[in-house]
Amino acid sequence: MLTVFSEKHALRDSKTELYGGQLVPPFECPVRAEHILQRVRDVSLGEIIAPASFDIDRVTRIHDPAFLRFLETCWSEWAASGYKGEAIATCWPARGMQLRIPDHVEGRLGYYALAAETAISNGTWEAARASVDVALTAQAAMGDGAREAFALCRPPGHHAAADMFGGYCFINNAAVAAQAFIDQGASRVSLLDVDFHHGNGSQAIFYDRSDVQFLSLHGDPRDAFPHFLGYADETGKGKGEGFNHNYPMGPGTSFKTWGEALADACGKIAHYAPDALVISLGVDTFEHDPISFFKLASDDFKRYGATIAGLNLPTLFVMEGGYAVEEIGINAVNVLQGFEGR
Ligand code: OKP
Ligand code: ZN
Repeated sequence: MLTVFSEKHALRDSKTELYGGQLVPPFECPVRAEHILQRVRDVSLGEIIAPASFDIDRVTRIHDPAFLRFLETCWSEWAASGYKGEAIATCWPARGMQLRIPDHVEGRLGYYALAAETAISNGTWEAARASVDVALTAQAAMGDGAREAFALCRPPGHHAAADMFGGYCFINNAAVAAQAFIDQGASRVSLLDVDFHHGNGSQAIFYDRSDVQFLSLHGDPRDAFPHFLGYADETGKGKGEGFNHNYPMGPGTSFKTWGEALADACGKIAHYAPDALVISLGVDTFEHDPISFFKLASDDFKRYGATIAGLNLPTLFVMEGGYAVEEIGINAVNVLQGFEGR
């Protein structure tokens, strides 16, 4: 399987994450991508290529141009305003307030942020831009005939909505890739999100559409980030009614339970009969993940890779989360090897 990887991921290297009331070194850190790349090499998964540069038009198919300009200019404006730390949102357009975009960078941070853990720092925009190029390059390889590809994206993307960043995400790589399949003639695309966290951004982006089916297996939002989306009764709206499927699961969920949800989701994908399948591949479902509560073992990732292969669809894997950094390479590549029947 082809892997696409950009060295520029390392430009996303913020020093602070607001976690448990403290500023800690971010869980979403550069070594994550290096370990996955090393594992891809160690098992000889296949060719590894650098991304091409795609026009911003590909990204504005999904994201609001003003939001992208905000991401691009936020750090320099923040630094110019004299703040000493990284750019972290501290106020929001909460219930009963105005949804107007302020002028001051602090106000715009609150307008565009969906959570406060994610600090914007120097290089964040460049890394996010490279990450979506990775996804689009892998998608293009499939347009050129590849049956499957691995976009080793970093930073991740599935929490990013049309005009919101947060949950370590800035540009929704998987959504931009799914849209590229549609723009190149696909009638239907399925986006299956197996990251531990609900893919609120992806869901919101495609919620009123029938041409992209969204399915997510995740920690129940009553107990897990992003807390305010991801319930089972969210089924789509308008034309999108019936094309959104959430599988929230509680603390301690085993591979048996998780695998049953995956089998159900695969049944829905098979029935939908898409032209392409995009997987938001987070491996924070791992039993030793430091911020999650599912109980998948490393071998389970191989098993479910094989289940996904059983759909027999052109499949694009887009890297999302996973914070047990020592095992992240084994777990992520196990999915890909399981998919390949290895
Ligand atoms: C990004 B991705 C846990 C707080 C979690 C943010 C998690 C973002 C996950 N107590 N904060 O989906 O892996
Ligand atoms: Zn996650």
